[in-house]
Amino acid sequence: PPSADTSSASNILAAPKRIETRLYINGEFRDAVSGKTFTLVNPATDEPVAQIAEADKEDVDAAVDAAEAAYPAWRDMDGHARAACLRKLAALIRENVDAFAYLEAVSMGRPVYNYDNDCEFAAASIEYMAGAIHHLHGETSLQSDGYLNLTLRQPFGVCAAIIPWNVPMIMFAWKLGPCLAAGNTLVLKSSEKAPLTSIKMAELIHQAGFPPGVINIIGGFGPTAGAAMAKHMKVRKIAFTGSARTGKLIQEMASQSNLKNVTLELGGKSPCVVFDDADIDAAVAGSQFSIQWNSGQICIANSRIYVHEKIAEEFTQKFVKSFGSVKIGNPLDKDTRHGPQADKLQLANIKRFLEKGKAEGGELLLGGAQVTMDGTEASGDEAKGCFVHPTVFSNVPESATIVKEEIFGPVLAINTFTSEDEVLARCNDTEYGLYAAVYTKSLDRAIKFAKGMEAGTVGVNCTSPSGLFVDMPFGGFKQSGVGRECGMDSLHHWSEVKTVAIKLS
Ligand code: TXE
Repeated sequence: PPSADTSSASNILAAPKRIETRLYINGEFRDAVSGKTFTLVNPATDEPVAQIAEADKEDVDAAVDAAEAAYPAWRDMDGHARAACLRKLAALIRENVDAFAYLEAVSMGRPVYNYDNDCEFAAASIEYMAGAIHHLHGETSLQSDGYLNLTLRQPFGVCAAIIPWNVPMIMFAWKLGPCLAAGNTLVLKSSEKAPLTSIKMAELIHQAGFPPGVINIIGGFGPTAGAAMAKHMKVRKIAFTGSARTGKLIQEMASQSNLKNVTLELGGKSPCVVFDDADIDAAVAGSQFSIQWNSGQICIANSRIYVHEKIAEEFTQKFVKSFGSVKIGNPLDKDTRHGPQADKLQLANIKRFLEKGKAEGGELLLGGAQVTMDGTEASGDEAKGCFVHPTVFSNVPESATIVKEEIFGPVLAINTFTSEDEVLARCNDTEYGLYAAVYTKSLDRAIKFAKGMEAGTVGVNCTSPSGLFVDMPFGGFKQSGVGRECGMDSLHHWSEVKTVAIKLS
C-alpha cells in the first residue's frame, strides 16, 4: 500500500490480502503467451503497485477461440439460468466493495469515499439486464395477406469490449450485462491504466459459475491487444468507451476487417446553463460536484458553465469558495474528496490546458497548477503524484482551447450570457454532445432547452452525474458516440434482428 503521508493509519483503507494480475481465458487465470508484464504505478505516490500480464494478438486469439467454443451453449441456455449467473455476479460485487475501492484508488486515484455508489450502480446495471432478458423479444405482424411475419432478436456471437480507466467498474458492468443477457460471449480488454478492477471481476465471474469461455478478460495496450480485437475476423460486435481519436480508429479497423458492428461512447464538453431564476445554491452544488467528482475525469462532467449575467457574481463567488475547499489527499484516505489524475500522461495533458487557458485570455479565479498530495503547489516535474488543484477560469473567449476541447481534469470555464437563444447556440457550438444541463424555474424555458440542446442526455435542475440510470439510455450525439448504453436500447444494440416470413397455405 502507498505511504499514508498526512493521514492517520485508521483512516486508510487496507489492501486486500492478495491481488491477481493475470489474464482470465477459458475459465482460468494464466500468464500472457509472451510472458510479458507491465508495471502499474500508483498515481498518488508514483510507487509501483503490481506487474500486470500483458496480452498481445496470440492471447486475443486464444480468448476469442474460448468465447467461440462457449457461445452455442450460452446462447441456448434458458434465460432464467443466464439471469441467475448475472444476479450472482451482482451480489458478489456488493460483497467486495472494499477490495474494488482499494484497487481503483491505487490504479487510477479514485478516492475510496462513496465508492459503494459505483459498486451499487454496477450491480444494479447487471441486475437490470438479468431482468430484461425476458423482455428481449421480437414482434409479429399479420399485415401482409397470406403471411404470419415475425422478428427474432438473436445474439451476434463472439463480442468484444474495450473499456477505459476513469470509471472501470461501471464501464465493465455496462458492457458485460447486456452482452451476456443477449446471449453473446465476450472478450473484454481493460485499460492499461486501471486493469485491476477487471481482474478482480474475473475472480467473481469464476465464483458466480459462468461456464468457461463465456467471459474472457485481458489486460494490455491499445495498439496491440486492443487493435487485435478490433480487427479480429471472428468478433462480430465491438463496444468501446474512450477517446474520440481511438473510437475513430476502432471504426476504421472494424470496416477494414469484417464490418463488425460498432458502438462507441466517447468524450464530451458538457455545458451547464444557469438562469437568473434558478436555485443558485443547488446549481453551485450540482455543477461543482460534476466537475470535481473523479478529479474531473468523467466524459459527462460539466466543464463549461454559462451563468446569467444578473447572478454571475454571486454564483461565481459561491462556486469558487466551494470548489476551493475540497479536501485534496491520498485517495485511500476515507476523508479525501479530491484525488490525483490517473497518471503522468493525463497530468501532463491537463497542465498543457492550464497554460493554454492562461495564454488565451481567460481570467484565472482558482487553482491553475499541479499540487502535492497535501494540496500545496508543486514546483516542478519532480513533484510526487499527479494532483491538480481544482481550477476555475472565467470570461474565457468562446474560441479558446479550454472551452472547445475535452480536458478531462478538474478545470472549468465560467462565462456569462444574457439571451436565451444566444446561450443555446453557444452550448451547441461543439462537435461533442454527451450531456447538457439547465437550471431554471421556468417550465417553458426548461422544455425549450431540453429539446434544443444537442446532447444524448439533458439534465433539468440537475447536472451530471445525475441522468445516469440503469433503465435510461445513455450515449452521445455528434462525435460523442454511436449507440446507447443502459436500458432496453442497450440490449437492442447487443442483438441482431431477424425477420422470419411464414407463408400460410
Ligand atoms: O484514451 P484511449 P486515453 C478521453 C479523455 C482522455 C483522453 C485520452 O479526454 O484525456 O480520452 O485517454 C484502448 N486500438 N477519454 O489515452 O486511448 C486503451 O488501451 C484499440 C474519455 O486513456 O481512447 C484503453 O483500453 N484500443 C473517455 C481504451 O482504448 C485502443 C474515457 C481507452 O484509451 C487503441 C477515457 C487502439 N489503437 C478517455 N488505443 C470517456 N468517454 O469516458 C487505445 N486503446
